[in-house]
Amino acid sequence: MAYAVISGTTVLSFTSTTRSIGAVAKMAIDSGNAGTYLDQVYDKYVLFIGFESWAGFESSTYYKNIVPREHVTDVGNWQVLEGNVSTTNQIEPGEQSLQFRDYQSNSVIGSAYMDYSIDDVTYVTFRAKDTSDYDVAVSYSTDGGTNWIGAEIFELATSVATYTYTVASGVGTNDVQLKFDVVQPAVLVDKARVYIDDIQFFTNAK
Ligand SMILES: [Ca+2]
Repeated sequence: MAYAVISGTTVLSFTSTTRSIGAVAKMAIDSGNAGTYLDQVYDKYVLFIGFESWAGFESSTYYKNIVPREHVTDVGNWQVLEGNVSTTNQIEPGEQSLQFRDYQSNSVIGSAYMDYSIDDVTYVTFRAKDTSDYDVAVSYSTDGGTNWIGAEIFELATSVATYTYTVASGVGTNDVQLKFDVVQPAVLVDKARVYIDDIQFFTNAK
């Protein structure tokens, strides 16, 4: 049995050999019981990434990373280019989101990828919004980030919506890393933003 005890956004205690703290925290929130939660009902979850400070993501107001900014978390690291984890205009008030900014003063285009892999992934959902008609492409790798495959472009809106990215049908795919790439419109806008949050990895594997 695994459980997380949460007060606000502070994790007071946590035990699990099979789930990330983010996944268990998400279960607690979804269940409406943000106190103690058993880990065994929501087996469809593989991983939840909310980019919150208590999970190890450090917020910043500096977005102009021309080399990837590394975010070190207990689950694994994320690399973020031309963006950062931020509290500015975040998707959920009072929390943190991943934010890209498209500075026209350099040639770098925003991207972020998980620098670790997880197993049994069938599909991924995430919440996102943009400014200035920018979009995001999602792809995945099963070879440690050497090749990114299955790219799909999601047309974002200025209001937050949830999007679904399919990795595999049937049984889940192993060794999956996920990557987001900013997709620029025909007419570029300096400091245009793309926001990503609440990435959930699902599985059909038993
Ligand atoms: Ca968040």
